[in-house]
This record gives sequence, structure tokens and C-alpha cells, in this order.
Amino acid sequence: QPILIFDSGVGGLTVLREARVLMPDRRFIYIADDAAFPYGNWEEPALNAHLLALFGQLLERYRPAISVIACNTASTLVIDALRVAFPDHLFVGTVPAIKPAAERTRSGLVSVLATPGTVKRQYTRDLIGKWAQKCHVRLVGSTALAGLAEIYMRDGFVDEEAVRNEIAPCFIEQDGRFTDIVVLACTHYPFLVNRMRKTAPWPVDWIDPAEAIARRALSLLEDGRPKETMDLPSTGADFAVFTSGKPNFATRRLMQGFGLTTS
Ligand code: DGN
Repeated sequence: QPILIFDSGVGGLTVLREARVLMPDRRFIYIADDAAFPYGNWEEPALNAHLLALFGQLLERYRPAISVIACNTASTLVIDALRVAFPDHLFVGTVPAIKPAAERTRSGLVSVLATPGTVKRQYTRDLIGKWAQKCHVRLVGSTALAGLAEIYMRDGFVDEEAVRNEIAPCFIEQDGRFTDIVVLACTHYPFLVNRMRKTAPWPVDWIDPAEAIARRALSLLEDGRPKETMDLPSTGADFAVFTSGKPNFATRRLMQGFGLTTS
């Protein structure tokens, strides 16, 4: 049974990249719902209904061992509803890494960079209330960054000035504090992290949760099934990519050899 990794576009590839390293003998199905990209601008009820219906189809078609929702915008909205709708299936969600950031900050101010959808979710507010009582959290919603990451994956180009502008609100001083951590709370953003580093006004830690998510998927799989079924023989072609739109630039490039780089 394959592992299904899901995103609205290429962002979940940052998770697939880590998952393949951790689980080299597993088969992966990558789903990019690019006909519906970007999720960040959808109204909640419409996105909710869309994702529940889509997962009904995906689970029936691919019968995955586990599904990784490698998208913060989708997870913060629908992960609980998915677990209720498909109680026999294992889901791993991707939600803003507020807890590790709050534990690690020394300045007492962390910035969370995400889509406008993730920023306005109650789920995100609840994470802050639960884990970040001793520090300030600044939520920064970007309408452009996920699209910039898609463009980078298509043709290798990054508009550096646009990246600088999008991340700038993360660095605004608050009550005499300056952020020392930026949480990458959209799976598209790690593709642009080198450019973010370069244009940031001072060095900070950039938290990319991809590896932690892959580990979580592995541990759930190990808990859920007898050990011997984990040691599948390698099949050679270990992942397949499907998109809901026209197979776009990024997914084509991916199919050509998984040549993923980080700008
Ligand atoms: N990659 C998605 C996320 O982690 O939120 C969102 C990208 C998008 O649809 N804008």
C-alpha cells in the first residue's frame, strides 16, 4: 500500500523529499490539486466540502496505508473533519510549528509565515493559545509566496524583491522585541528559504517541519502494522505524481527526475 502525500501544488514535495529519505522502500503517490490552487484564497466552507469529497475519491482509488496532508492551509481547516469522515484511515496533518518555535525563541517574538487562509484559522489561534503563552507570535499572511515558489519550480526564477517584501512584516519590531525565528507554515516556502535568508534584515532560524512530518508518518505506520510488512522490497519507480489540473510545469519537471533544489 502506498503513502499518499497531498498538497494544492508543489509544496508537499518538500515533505515527499524527506519522506523518501526516511522510507526508501515505500511507494508514494503524490497528489497536487493544482486545479484548485491556491487554497489560501478559498472560502472555508467551499474548501472544506471540496477536500472531503476529494478524499472520498482518493482513498477509494489509491487505498493508501496513510495520507499526509502536506498543506497547512488544508490541514488547519479539515484535518479533524477528515478523521471523523474516514475513521479507519490514518491521517498526518501539517500545522504551523508554533510549539517548537515557542520553546526555542530567546527574543520572545516569533513570526509565523503562512497563507492568508492559515493565518485566519481558529486552529492556528488555538495553537498559539496552547503553546505560546510566554512569547509573542506574529502571524504574517502572504498572498504571493506560494505562487512565487510554484514559479521557481517551473523555471528556476525567483523575484528576489518580491520575496523581500513578502517576508518584511516578519521583521517588524514589537514592544522592543525582534523576531529570532520564522516558522515556515506553508509547505511551499522551504523552496525559497535560501532567498529568504539572503533578503532578511538579520539572521533568524527558519523552521521547516517537513522532516518532523515524515517522521510522524513513519512512526504511525510502524505502530499500526506488524514490523515485517514495513520491509517492502524496493520497486525502482517509487513514486507517482497525479494532478487535478493539466500536468503543470512543476509536476512535469518532478516526473523527469525529482530534481528538487532550494532557491
Ligand atoms: N502548500 C500549502 C500550505 O502549506 O498551506 C498552501 C499553498 C496554497 O494553496 N496557497
